[in-house]
Amino acid sequence: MTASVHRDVSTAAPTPDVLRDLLTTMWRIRAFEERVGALKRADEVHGLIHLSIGGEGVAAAVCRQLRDGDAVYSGHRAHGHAVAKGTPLDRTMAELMGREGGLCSGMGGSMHLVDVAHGFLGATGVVGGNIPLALGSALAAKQRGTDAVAVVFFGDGAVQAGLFTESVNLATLWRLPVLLVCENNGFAEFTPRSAHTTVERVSDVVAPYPLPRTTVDGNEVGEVWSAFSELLARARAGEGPALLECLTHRLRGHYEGDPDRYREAVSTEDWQRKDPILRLQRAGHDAGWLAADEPAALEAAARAEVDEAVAWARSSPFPAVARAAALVESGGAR
Ligand SMILES: Cc1ncc(C[n+]2csc(CCOP(=O)(O)OP(=O)(O)O)c2C)c(N)n1
Ligand SMILES: [Mg+2]
Repeated sequence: MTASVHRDVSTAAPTPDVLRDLLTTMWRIRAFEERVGALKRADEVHGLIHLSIGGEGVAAAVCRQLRDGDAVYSGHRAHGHAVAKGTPLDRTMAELMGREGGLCSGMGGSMHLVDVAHGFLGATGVVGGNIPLALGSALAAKQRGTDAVAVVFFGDGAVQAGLFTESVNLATLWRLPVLLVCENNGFAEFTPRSAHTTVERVSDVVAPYPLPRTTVDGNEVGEVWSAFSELLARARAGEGPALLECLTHRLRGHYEGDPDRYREAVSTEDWQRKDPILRLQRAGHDAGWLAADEPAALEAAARAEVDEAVAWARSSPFPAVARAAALVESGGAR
């Protein structure tokens, strides 16, 4: 499946076919990230790893509505966004494993994933640093006279960085086709939102600016889909930026290996019940569009695809040291 192929989208609620597609994408992300966690513990994946397990609905619902020519920017929790935008699992996994066949020749890793061909313009470890970059892509689209958009995913912590407000200011002033998608999981690293701001809703932070702002349940994938499709249609029509705040939760620690001792106040059990995959499956069974045996089949297919990706990545060599030296001399990846 290529998640980023253009399809006609309407602002109506997603059809059962779309919902099945979203479930497929969420399973691919879940299987991929669970395996990344295991490979990190086995020391086959390198560097700091941040997983989005429990929040896959946002990536799936947003990226399913985009085209290859639309730019997506992510942050440090980027694997789900990349996979949903259509980066191939094998080359993405190879990148995390530091192999030459990886998206960036194995020299970027988890927080520097880039796949220009699929419009995934990148992860970054600089919290909030992706937001002005997305404005750049949006400005380019506008100057070229296309109806392409830029989407940037960021967390609630990034909103406290000054460049968030600077970006909202310019995006609204220039009416740029940029969609600001905030995944508000209530934490910035180990700090709860209440400890770093008095403004609970990110959508309220942008209240003085002339842009639509919507807060949705990020674990209700149909809700994310519908809200985003409306904002996307506006942006494509030249009506400017929008902010979509998705309330969600990470079921894993901030990073793999996080002792996770700061979350006593949050009921993980509640959030497990709100797992976007399980919720969509329950809804699909209740509404009759999902057969009883389909979830197991989707999960098995996703895990088999990830197995193949890992095997492919393992067969790819580590990049030669001379290559790294040449990169430093030439000033960047080729
Ligand atoms: C500019 C900058 N400041 C600080 C950090 C350290 N840091 C890494 S992740 C993080 C918290 C980010 O929180 P949020 O944006 O809510 O994303 P989440 O981890 O919750 O997905 C911080 C402060 C950083 N990477 N970059
Ligand atoms: Mg956060």
